[in-house]
Amino acid sequence: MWGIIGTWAMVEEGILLGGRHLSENGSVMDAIEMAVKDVEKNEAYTSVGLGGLPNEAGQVELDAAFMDGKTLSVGAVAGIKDFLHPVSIARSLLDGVFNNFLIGPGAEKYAIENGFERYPMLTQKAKERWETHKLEVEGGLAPYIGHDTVCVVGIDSHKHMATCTSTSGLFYKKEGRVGDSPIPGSGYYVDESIGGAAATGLGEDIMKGCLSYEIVMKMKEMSPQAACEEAVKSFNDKLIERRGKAGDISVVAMNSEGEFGAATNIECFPFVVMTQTRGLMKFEVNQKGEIKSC
Ligand code: SD4
Repeated sequence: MWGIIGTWAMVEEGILLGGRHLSENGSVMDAIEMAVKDVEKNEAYTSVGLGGLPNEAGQVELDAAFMDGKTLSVGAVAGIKDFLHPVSIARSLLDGVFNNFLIGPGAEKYAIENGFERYPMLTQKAKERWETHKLEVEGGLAPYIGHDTVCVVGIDSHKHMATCTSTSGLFYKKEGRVGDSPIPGSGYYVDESIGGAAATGLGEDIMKGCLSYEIVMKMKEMSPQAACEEAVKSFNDKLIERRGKAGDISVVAMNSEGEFGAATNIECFPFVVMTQTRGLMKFEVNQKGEIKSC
């Protein structure tokens, strides 16, 4: 029973590619990478890869991660500039005993030494958006608008599970700022004996609850849908109680049976799933846990 789930509507084409690969007995590692690469290379998606959201200094700094649910290996990069597919660099870091998570210039040096080519990631449109927004921020608008990380979790017909993420992080973030997306346990986690989960939203808040790990542990006892809802609701309530507010949090999960779930604390969180038995499905979930197909 294979399956693949991803965050936001922009992942639809990628999920279709990954799902087709799984349907042909392909590996989950390739399927999820394929899905995320499809989003990374698409300039129309302004929060991941090419055309991604620039930081305060007008540079596109990218974070990405990959986790293998069989070996529990993690590969990740953060604050990397000018590579088209950060997710592939993250995947290539899975196997070492050391040096699995590289940042900034060190990550870029590693990427070049390992055959990844430089690619200019600041598009003209992103530059123009940054220039307009800079003026708005100077005029008093809150700086950190816009965020949509692509996260994918999957299982193949050999019951192998994996997950990966890729993002340009928050628009207008400080240089060097890293969110939850490359951090294991926070932005993603997978243990194929249980399942996998991944998160999108305000990294600073998602990290406070190690939400992806929390959801995977909950899936030992309950369905992916119940695990996502419980984790998001209880953590959202805790943040409000302790800090007076909670940032945006949206999550997806899939268990070792290929069952899936999603939850959010925002009005509408779109996600896309494809499974062996049900084909391609597009959904939206709201903060009440109501899911509708679209
Ligand atoms: C971050 N979690 O850098 C990412 C941003 C994001 O949907 O997910 N946006 O904090």
